[in-house]
Amino acid sequence: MQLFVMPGACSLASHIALLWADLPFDLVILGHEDAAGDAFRKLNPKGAVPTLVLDDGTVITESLAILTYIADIAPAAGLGANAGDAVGRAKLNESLAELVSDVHKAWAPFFVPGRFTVLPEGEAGVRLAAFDQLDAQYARLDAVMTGKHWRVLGRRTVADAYLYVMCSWKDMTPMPLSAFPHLAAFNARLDTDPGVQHALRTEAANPAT
Ligand SMILES: N[C@@H](CCC(=O)N[C@@H](CS)C(=O)NCC(=O)O)C(=O)O
Repeated sequence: MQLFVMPGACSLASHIALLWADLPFDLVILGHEDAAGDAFRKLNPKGAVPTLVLDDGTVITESLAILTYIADIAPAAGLGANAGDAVGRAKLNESLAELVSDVHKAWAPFFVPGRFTVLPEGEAGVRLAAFDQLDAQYARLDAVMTGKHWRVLGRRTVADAYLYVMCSWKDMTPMPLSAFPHLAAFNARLDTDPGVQHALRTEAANPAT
């Protein structure tokens, strides 16, 4: 299969999960222009990463779908809920849904403030509002991670890969990750993870196609 990513984007979580799952895959690194281009939009009309293309040509988009698919096809890696554990599956989906919707979406006014105001001079205010929203999301996540090594199920799951990426972005805002001690400790632990290190090195070393 092929995983399409942009360096350091939310697609890093799917990249890490594939490495944790020890599954064979080809990595395709895109730049913003590639993602917006016609060729990629034929695969994913949303022009977004992650995008996973299976060997039979099936295209899977959306981090939640890709991450749970990876966990499902590599049960031995233990990255998802146990078979038949409906509550575990619900808790994993709950944690992922929060991350991909509430947390990821709270970044949009920071990354693309122009989408949230019709006035060019309004963008600075949009970003200030984004910082408040983000700090509230991270404070909530920090409380959730109190006394926890992993986000959910008491062990490493695909949700940890996504939480890691969200943690790694926080230093771009005035209130850095260190202001959230449980998230900072989680992030520091995963910084030493071989899969995380491999994914970061690969994305940094390969120019966008
Ligand atoms: N809902 C999608 C969101 C994907 C998304 O917004 N990806 C961003 C990167 S984090 C993207 O591809 N943006 C296009 C661009 O920056 O050119 C998911 O959870 O996978």
